[in-house]
Amino acid sequence: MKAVRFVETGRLAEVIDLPTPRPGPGQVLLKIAGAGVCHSDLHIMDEDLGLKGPFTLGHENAGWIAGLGVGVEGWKEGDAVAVYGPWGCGRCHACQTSMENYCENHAALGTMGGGLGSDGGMAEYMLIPSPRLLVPLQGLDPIAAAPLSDAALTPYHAIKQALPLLTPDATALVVGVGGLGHMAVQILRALTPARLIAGDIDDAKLAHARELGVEHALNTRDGEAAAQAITDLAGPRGVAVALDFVGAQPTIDLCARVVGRNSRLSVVGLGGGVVHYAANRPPYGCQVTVPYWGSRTELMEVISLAADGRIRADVETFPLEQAVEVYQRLREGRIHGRAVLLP
Ligand code: FEH
Ligand code: ZN
Ligand code: ZN
Repeated sequence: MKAVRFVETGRLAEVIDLPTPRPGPGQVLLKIAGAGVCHSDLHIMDEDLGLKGPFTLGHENAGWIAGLGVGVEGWKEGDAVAVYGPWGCGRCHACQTSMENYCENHAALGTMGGGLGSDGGMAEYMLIPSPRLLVPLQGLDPIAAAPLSDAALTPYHAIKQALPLLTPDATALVVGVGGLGHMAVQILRALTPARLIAGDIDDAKLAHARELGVEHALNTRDGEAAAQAITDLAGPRGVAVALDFVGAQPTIDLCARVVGRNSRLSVVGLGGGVVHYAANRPPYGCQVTVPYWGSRTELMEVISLAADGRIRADVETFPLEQAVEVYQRLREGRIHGRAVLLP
C-alpha cells in the first residue's frame, strides 16, 4: 500500500510502498477514507519534537473498519469511524477519564499516537492499537469528518474550558483562520453568545472567516493597529478569551495586549513564541493556558455537533501521492480550510 512517511527531522515526507498491516489480538485494521494535513506535521519535519522516525504521517483520520483482531467485540467491518488521535497508556487517571491527550505516562510510551511516532493514516490502511480509540461517525462522510478529530477537537477542547467567560457581553478573539481557526469560529458560534473577532495576516483567510459569519475579521499584520482596533471593539473589559492558533511571537504579543482582566489566553499553535510576563501584563486574572488536543468524549461531542449540521470542516481533497506538494501549499498558506489526503 502507498504511505506518506516521516523519515527524520529536516527531510521532506516521502511516499513509499509498504505491506498492508494485519490486525493482531485486540487491534483493528482501518481502511482510510481521509487523512487531514495538519500544520503540526511541518513542525515535526522541521524541528526535533522528540518523535523518532520512520513512521507514517497523518494524525487526523477517519475511515471504515476493514478487519478485527482476535478479542475485539462490539464493532463490525464497514463501520465508519473517526480515530481518536492522542494515544495514551489507557490505564492512568487521565486516560481512564478519556483524556488520553493528558496521559500521565506519555513520556514512557515513546509515541503521541498514529502519525506522531506510530504509523498514522496517510496510507490506504491504518492499524489501530485498541478499539477504545475509535468513535462512531453518526452517519457523517468519513472524508469530510476526518478534520473533526483534530482541527475541530483541538479548538473545541480549548473553548469548552473557557465557556464560563464567554457571556453575551464578552468578546472572543480567534487568531489564525486556518485548519483549526476556521473550526474555532464555528464552534464559538455554536456554543456561545459571545461577540467574535477573527484575525489573520492573509486576506483570503479573513474572507473565509466572514463567509463563516464572523462580523469582525481584521488583518493583524500591523500589530499596533490591530491591537487598537480590537481594543476599540472589545471595550474597557477587553477580550475575554483569546485563542492563538498560530503561537508565533507577534500573535502571542497581540493576544496578551488585548485580553482584559479575568480573561483567558490559550496558545494552541506551535509557532515558537513565548508569553512574556510583567505585573498586570497580561492583565491580572488572565489565565494563560496551553491546551493540547482533546478527550475522547469531547470528540464524540464534536461529531454530534457536525452530525447536527452546526459545524462543518471546509475541506480541500488531494490524492495521497501529492502529499509533498500539499505540505508545501500548507507551508505557503495556500490551503482553504483543511487539506485531506485520499488514498
Ligand atoms: C501534534 C504534535 C505536537 C503538538 C501538537 C500537535 C497537534 O497537531 C495535535 O492536535
Ligand atoms: Zn494536528
Ligand atoms: Zn495514560
